[in-house]
Amino acid sequence: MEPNADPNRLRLATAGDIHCNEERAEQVAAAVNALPGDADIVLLAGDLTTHGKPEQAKPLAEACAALDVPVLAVLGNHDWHADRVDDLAAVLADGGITLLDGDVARCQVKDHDVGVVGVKGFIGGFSGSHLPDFGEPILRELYSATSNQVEALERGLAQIELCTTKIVLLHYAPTVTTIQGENPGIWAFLGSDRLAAPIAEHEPDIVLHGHAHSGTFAGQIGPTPVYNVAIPVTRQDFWLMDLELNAPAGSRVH
Ligand SMILES: [Mn+2]
Repeated sequence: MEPNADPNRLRLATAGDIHCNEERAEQVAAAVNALPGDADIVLLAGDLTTHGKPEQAKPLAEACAALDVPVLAVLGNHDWHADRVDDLAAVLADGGITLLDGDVARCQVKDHDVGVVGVKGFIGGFSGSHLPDFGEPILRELYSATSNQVEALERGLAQIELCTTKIVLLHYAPTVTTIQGENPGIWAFLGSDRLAAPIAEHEPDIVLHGHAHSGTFAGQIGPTPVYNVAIPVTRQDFWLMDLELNAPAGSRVH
């Protein structure tokens, strides 16, 4: 297929919660192979595997190796389950997948300076159900782990402040607007609106996350559009969306 020729349109191919493993190997490879040729960048919103075993990521990595566009990813909780993140990261790197863990990636796409901040995020809840920074050390550690994610997001957004296009890639949800449909009893485990503060301050063009399989596709933080691109929500292998790079901020996503 022809590459995307429109100089002012950035086509994103996004997917969260691919949950690749031995059984899904062929399906995942076929989905990557079927990506249209006009996608400019691939963004993977965590839970790339079912249990975080490095071999489970191989079919995804091998398929992505054939792509000639940037493939950026964050990990999710499933990717941590086997506690072999370094080995998993090595497999992803072999496939040319750039793993972001509080890092920033900058890509030049059609003369536009595109900045992507990738942070896994973490749990902690939303207004009315926040886990407090109080009590047993293990609870305070958990609070602190979310603080680290919020700080990494803040740092990353500051780093890409001057980019013409700014994208945030998370696994956990930063807003309740995209977890509507989930049982409120588990909201605190789906993300935290503490992650929303740096987003509200910096107003990136788009925020993507996954994790909330029964959530809602489109939400927002102030003027910033937020999308829950978990495959069970989009019901597609990859969700394609366009960023109109010359449109006014706040109205760039189509
Ligand atoms: Mn998850």
